[in-house]
Amino acid sequence: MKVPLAALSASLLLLVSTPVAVAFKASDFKTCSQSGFCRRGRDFATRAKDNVNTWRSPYSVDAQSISLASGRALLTAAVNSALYPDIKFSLEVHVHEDGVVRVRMDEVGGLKKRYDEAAKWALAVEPSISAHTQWKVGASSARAIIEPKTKPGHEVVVEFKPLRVVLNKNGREQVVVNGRGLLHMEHYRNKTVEEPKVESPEEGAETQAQEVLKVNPNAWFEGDSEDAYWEESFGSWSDSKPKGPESLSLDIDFPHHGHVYGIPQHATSLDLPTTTGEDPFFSDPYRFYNADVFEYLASGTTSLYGSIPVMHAHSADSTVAIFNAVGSETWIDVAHPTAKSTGTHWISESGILDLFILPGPSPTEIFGQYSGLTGAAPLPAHWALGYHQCRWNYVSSDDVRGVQKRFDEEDMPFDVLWLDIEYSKDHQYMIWDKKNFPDPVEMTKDVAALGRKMVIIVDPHLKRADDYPVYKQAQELGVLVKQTNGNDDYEGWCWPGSSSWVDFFNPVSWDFWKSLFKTTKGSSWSWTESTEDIHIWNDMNEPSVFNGPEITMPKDLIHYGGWEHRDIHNINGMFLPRITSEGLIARGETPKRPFVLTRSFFAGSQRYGAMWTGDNLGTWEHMAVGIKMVLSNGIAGMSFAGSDVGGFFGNPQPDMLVRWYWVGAFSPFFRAHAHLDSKRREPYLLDEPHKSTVRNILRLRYSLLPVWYTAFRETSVTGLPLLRPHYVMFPQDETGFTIDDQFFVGNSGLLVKPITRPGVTEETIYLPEDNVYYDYFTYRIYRGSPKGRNVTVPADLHQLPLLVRGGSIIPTRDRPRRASSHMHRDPFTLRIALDGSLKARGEIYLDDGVTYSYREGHLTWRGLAIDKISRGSELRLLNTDLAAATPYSAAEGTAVTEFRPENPFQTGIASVRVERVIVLGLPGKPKRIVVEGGRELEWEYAPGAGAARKRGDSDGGDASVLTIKDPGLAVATDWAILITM
Ligand code: MIG
Repeated sequence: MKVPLAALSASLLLLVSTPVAVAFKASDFKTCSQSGFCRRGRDFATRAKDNVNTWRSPYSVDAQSISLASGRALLTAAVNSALYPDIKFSLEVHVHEDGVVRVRMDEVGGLKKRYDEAAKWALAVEPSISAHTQWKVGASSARAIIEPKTKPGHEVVVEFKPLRVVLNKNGREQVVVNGRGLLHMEHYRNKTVEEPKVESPEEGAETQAQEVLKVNPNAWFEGDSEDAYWEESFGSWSDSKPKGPESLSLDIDFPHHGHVYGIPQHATSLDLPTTTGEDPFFSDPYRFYNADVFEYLASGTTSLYGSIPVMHAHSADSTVAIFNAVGSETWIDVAHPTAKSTGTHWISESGILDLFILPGPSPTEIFGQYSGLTGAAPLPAHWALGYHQCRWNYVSSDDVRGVQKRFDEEDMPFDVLWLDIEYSKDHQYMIWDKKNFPDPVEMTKDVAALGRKMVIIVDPHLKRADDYPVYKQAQELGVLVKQTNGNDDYEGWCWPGSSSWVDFFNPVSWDFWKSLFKTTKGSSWSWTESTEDIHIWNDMNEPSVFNGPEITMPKDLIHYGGWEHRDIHNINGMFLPRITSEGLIARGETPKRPFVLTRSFFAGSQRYGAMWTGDNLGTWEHMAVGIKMVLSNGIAGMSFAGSDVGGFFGNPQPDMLVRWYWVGAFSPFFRAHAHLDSKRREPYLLDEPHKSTVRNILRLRYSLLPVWYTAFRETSVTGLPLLRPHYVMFPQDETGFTIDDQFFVGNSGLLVKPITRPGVTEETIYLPEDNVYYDYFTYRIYRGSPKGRNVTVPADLHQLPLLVRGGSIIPTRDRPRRASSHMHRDPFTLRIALDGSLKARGEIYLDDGVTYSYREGHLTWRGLAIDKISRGSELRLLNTDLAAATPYSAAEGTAVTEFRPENPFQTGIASVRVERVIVLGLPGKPKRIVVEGGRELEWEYAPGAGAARKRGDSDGGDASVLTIKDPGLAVATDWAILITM
C-alpha cells in the first residue's frame, strides 16, 4: 500500500498540527470547471442562453407511442432526439394518489444501462398510483387533472415537441421541466478514434459557429469537442470513466416563485442565493458530492457531508417542491430572472431522470407529500432529546466516570456521554483499547446506573487486519467495496491505516452488520463487550478516505451489481446508519428505539436517526450558519439535526460558549463536542456567572422536553419540521421569506432568536402577525401588527429572545433532574399565553420513551384548550383526550391499532399531575376559580401593566399573571377549570 505524499489529506495533517490547523483547502475539492460533466453542463446552458431565441430542445415525444396504464394515471411514451435518430429514450409520467407527479426518463436499448435505483433507496414505500387521474392525450400534448387530494386547479401537462413537462395551477405554470431546453441525457457511445480535422473554409466566409456546425452538426448542442468524455484527472488522481459520458442536465423552472429553499447540505442562508450573479462565493453551482470538508467555510456552495436533492419553491400564492432522485455528483445553478421567478439547472454525472414534482400548494402539504415518499423521522427515544456531552476524546473509563461526577456535583443535567475513536484499539471500532478502558461494560453500567446512556463511535473504514473480526468476516463474506477490476477488495487509507469498506449495496452485508451489535455471543462475532445502553455514532461515511480523490473513494470503484461508485456516491452514506439502527433494534429481546447519529445522509436518511453538521469552527459565523443549516435540513425531512455546541475546532471564549449553549438548547439534536486538540470545555469548567447561565440553559432544555417530544410526535406523523422557518408558519408573509435567524419550535408557539454575535445586550425579533407575544422569562408583552413588526427584546448573555405566541399553552416539567429518565413521573406546569380573544391551545404527548409500544396505542396524547364561555364572563380550560379522538394520527399513522384510555402506559402515569397553571394576559382579576363540578382552587393574581396599553403599541408592558397553585388534577384525565371573571 503506497500513500502518495500529495494525497496526505488535510485530515491526516491534523495529527501533527497545532490547534489552529491548516485552513480549508479549496484545492482539495473540484470547482465546476474542474469537473468534466459540470463544465459541459454549464457550457451548454451558456450556449442556450446566448441563443435564447433559436434554442430548441431536440427531445420530443413520439405521440404514436403513448400508452396509458394503471387506470390511465401512468403515461409511457417513446422520446426521440432530433440529433441522434437512432438513440431511443423512454418517458414515464406517473400521477400518485396524493397528487405527486413522477417523471422518469431513461435511454432504451443503449450500449450500457444507466443507474436507476436512487429512488429505491430513498423511498419508504412504493407510491400508489392515483385511482382517479386519467391522462387525456391530444395531438401535441397530454394532460391530466390531479385529483382528488390536492386542491382543485392542478394539472400536469406533457408537451410533445419539444418535450416539456409542466405543472399548472389554475392555468399558471408552477413547475416547468425543460422549458429552457437544457434537458440532455448523454447517451452511451463507443469511444471513436478522433476524425481528422476538416480544413477550414475560406476566412470570413462563415461565422465561427457555422464553421463548427459544418464539422460537427450537433455542436450547438453538445459542444465542439468531446470534453472529458473518456477520462479525467484531478490533482494526482485520474478517473478511468469506463462508461464514457452519461451525464444528465435538466432545467427546472419556477416561473412564479421568487424563493427557493432546501438542497441541504450547504453552508448558506435558507433562502438560497443565486449562483449566477456577481458574488464570488456563489459563482459555482451548489454541489452535491458528499465530502469530508476540512474546516469548511461558513458561506458558500461547496458540497458538505450529505445531500438531499429536495427543493421548495415558494411565493405568497403557493409552495411547490421537487425531489430529484439522483445519487451521483450533482451541481445546481440557481438564478432569479426576476424577483418573482426562479430558474434552476441540475447537472448530474450519471443515472436516469427520476423527478418527483410535489404540487403543494402549501408548505404543510409539501411536507405531507415528501414524507409520503421518503417517510418521516420516527419518534426518537425520549432521552435522545436531552443534552449530549461529547469530546474527542474522553480518554479512559475513569475519565468518563469523572465527567459524570462533575456534572452531578454541579447539578447540571445531561443524558448521554459520548466516546470518540480513541476508545478503540488501533481504530478497530468495537474493540476496546483495554489500556485505557479496562472495564467497558462496568463503565457503561456506572453511567446507566444514574439513568444515562452512552453513544460510541463506529466508523465505516475497517482496518485490514486479520485479527480484526469485523474486517475478517466482511472480507470472507465478499462484501467489501471492490477495485475497478470488480474483483479485488479496495484498499484505502483512513484512521487505522490501510482500510477497506463494507459495500452496503450488497444485501448480504446487512445481516452481518446487524449481528455485530448483539450484546450476547452468537455464531459469529458480536459486540459482547457492550450493553443495550450503548448507542452508535457513525462518522466518516461520505466515505472519508484520506488518500482518495477529494478525500473520498475513486469514482471507478465497483459496488454490488457492477455499479460504479460514481453512480451511488451520494446514497452510499445513508446505509451505515440504516443498517446500524436496524442492528440496534434487533439486538435485544424487546425492540428499543435506537439512536444513531450520522454525518453523511441522503433523502430518506431521516428514517434512521439524527445528523449533525460536522466539523464547524468555533466562530460566530459558524454558529450562525449552523442554525440555517439545521432549518434547511428540517425542511428536507431531516429534522433531527444539530451542530457541535462550542464549535469543533478552536477554543471558544466563555461568552461564545454560552451563546452556543442557547443555540444548542433550541436545536433538535443538542450535543457539545470538541476537537482532540482543544482545551476541555465542559460547562462545569466555566467561571461564574457563565456556569450558572449554562446550568439554567440546560435546565430550560429539560423543562421544555414535553414541548420537544410533543413536537416530534407531530413531525413523525406529518413530516413537518421540528424547527419551523417563517415561510412555513406564515406562507403569505413576504417579510418572512428571507428570515432564517429566528424560528418556531413545532407548533408549540415558541418563537426563538438565538444570538450569534458578540457583545449583544438587546435584539430585534420579527413578529409576523397581529397577535400578542409574551417573553417566556419576564412575561413582558410584545404586540405584532397585521403587516408584521420588529420589536426589541433584552438579549444579554444570560437572556434569550424567546417568545410565546399568544394563543399557545406551553407544558413544562420544571423540577431540575440529573437526567431525563428521572422526569417521567414529574408534574407539569402549564403556561397559558392568551391571545387577544382570550383563547389558547396546546398539547402533551407522552409514552414510555424507549420501546415501540406506542405503536400499539400505549400512550397519552392530551389536548389543552382555554376559551371564553357564558358570554365571556367565564373562561374554561379543558384537558381532553386527543388520542381517543384521532387515534390514527397519534403515532406514525396506521401503526396504532386502537387507542384505549386504559392502556398500560396511561394507567401507569395516573398519578402524574399538573402542579401549576400560569395564565398570562387576563384582562382583570378573576372572581373565582374552580374545578368544574368540584372544588375551589387556590390562586394568585398580579395585574401587570399590560392592560393599560393601547393596541397599537409594540411594547405592551408586563402581562397580568394568574398562578393557579397545585390544582391536583391528573395530566391524563379529562377535566375543566372554570375561571369566573
Ligand atoms: O477526521 O472521530 O466530524 O466529530 O470528532 C476527523 C474524530 C474524524 C470527524 C468528526 C468529528 C470527530 C472526528 N472525526
